[in-house]
Amino acid sequence: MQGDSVSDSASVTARRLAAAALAAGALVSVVTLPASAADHARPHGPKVKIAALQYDSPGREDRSNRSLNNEWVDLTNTTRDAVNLDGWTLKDDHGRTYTFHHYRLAPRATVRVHSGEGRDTRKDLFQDRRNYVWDNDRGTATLRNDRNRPVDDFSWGRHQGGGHGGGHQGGGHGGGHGGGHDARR
Ligand SMILES: [Ca+2]
Ligand SMILES: [Ca+2]
Repeated sequence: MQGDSVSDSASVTARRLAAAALAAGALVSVVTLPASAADHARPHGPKVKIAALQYDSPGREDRSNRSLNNEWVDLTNTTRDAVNLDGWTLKDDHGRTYTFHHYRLAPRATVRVHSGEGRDTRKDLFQDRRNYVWDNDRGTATLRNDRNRPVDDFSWGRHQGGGHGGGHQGGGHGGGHGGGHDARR
């Protein structure tokens, strides 16, 4: 009898502790996940990161070259060494691919990859397309090196309510599982 009631109250306490731990754990993961997804998934961070992506060309989408070129991706070399991007690719989630040719990204430098046509320079590269690449509502851009290994990815449109237009999912393993932490819709 006595033993039963002790074990009952002990198990109630244990259950309460477990519930408290769960609540605390949930709280901690909610607080830490956005930062860890962005910054800590790869211990050293990508050598070259997708720093920004303007998927919605400002203004009317008339497919003019000017409008196409106002759709762009910024890649930043995060290291102190030049990175040879020859053979690297930038791909959207429909499989549209841009391949870099004979381009070296200087240390700490940023290059802007425009969707339309133009003459490549040190700071601006052009995909030479006649149509838009990056969907305005949502999408994922993936940067891969010349061995087809994912270097960085950038997603937008799936984190409604996050207050910012795009972000990194981290990992680069398949990539398609963003937005799971933000259950509010
Ligand atoms: Ca677009
Ligand atoms: Ca637009």
